[in-house]
Amino acid sequence: VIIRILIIFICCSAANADSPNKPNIIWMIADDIGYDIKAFNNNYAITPSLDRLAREGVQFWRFYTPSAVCSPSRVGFSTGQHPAELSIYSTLHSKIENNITYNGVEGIPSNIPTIFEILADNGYRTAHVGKWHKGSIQGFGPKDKGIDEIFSYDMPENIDGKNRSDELFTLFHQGPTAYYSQLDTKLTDWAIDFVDRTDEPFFMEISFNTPHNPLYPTEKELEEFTHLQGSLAPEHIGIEDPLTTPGQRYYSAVKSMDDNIGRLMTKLRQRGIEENTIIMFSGDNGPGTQRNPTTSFNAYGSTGPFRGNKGTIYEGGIRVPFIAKGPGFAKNVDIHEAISGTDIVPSLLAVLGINSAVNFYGENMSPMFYGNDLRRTKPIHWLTIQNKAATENVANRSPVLGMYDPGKDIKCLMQPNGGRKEVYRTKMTSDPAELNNLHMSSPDLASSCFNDLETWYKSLPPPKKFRKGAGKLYHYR
Ligand SMILES: [Ca+2]
Repeated sequence: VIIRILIIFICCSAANADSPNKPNIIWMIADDIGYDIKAFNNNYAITPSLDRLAREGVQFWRFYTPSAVCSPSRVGFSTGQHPAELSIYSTLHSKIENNITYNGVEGIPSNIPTIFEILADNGYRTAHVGKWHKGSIQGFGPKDKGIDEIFSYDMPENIDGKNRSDELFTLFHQGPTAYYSQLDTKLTDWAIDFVDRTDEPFFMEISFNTPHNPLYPTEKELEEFTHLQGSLAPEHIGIEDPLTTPGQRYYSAVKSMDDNIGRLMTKLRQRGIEENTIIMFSGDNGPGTQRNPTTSFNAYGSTGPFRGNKGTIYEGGIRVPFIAKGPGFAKNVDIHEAISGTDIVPSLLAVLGINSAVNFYGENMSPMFYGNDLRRTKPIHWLTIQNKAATENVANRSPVLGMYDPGKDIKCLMQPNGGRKEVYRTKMTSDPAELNNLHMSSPDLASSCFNDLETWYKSLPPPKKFRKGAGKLYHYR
């Protein structure tokens, strides 16, 4: 009788937010964050909530974003597909009012299922909070991609000039002093309310603005980082804000995001659903370069031991923190093998036991969530058309094509015309800074890597529009 009651209980709670069969999922994405978390050995950072997440879950030291910039990475996260194979190479900036189109592609094609749509079909309530950036015209916004509840400011409905009275849009456009000091807090307030009132299993994507420029933490948040005044880039002291330095701003903003994550975790605990919730955190690309300090304060992200930055496909542009915690997941485990952002969808579906007929670019790496540090079987490709952020430091300017070859555990990079061949072992214990180009000493080592990369590149749909001079070593504007 007891067993039967138990079975009935399990059966009948299946549709609730505390169902063991359908764990809730929260997928948090920071914007342009590098190794800016204390758990990732950054001693400027104060990030107790993320550190705790890492201790209670799995910490990935070789997580690769699908692209070196925002939109394509996020498309890869949401679809498990390679963005370049969908003709998405760069930021999606289309605005109907300006009649600007990008590459003829406006977002995720309608025949490509998103994780939102797949989970909605499997009994999940879906939500998107914050920056969307996966298509900004009608047909490509969050409402068109299987999302039940949306709290965002860059959805087509806003960009088209309608509904501009909503609170978030007003805040976003209020000016820099409001921007980001309050925006992530508003996003988190909404997320907390969503968790509070949702009884079904849910999948919520939260896309923070931090630490993308410009950063305007509150006076109170800055106070905790007075020790960083003047300690970073002293040439910036006194510009625009006589009280603070960009380093102080940067790590205050990161701490502010961490506080918001902490508030959300507290709500999960209060509702008694933390243990039945998969929580993931990552970034969409590496930190930007140091920019004009009068207009931008995003320049203090750390790439840790890696060369490159946002927009380049050296490790600094594509290798960022990833943490995953969930029911049955390993705790306090470090994963060192490579995993791609395109692996998240197929891995998540495997964890949930959802069979999908979709042919993903990404690979099911779910054993990693249970502590198995396994090698990927499929290669990972990158393509960067290179934006301004990637062009400012010649030493960081990567070739535009790259591939990780798991068989040889090497990364090869080259130009589309076959020029600039570079080969590195980017394991943390080998050459994470990509300083030792093995192609010089062993020209045959990566011949299959280069062949595969060339084949992949040729298979991509046109048009492929690179920034003028992309991947070339001379300085250009
Ligand atoms: Ca970004």
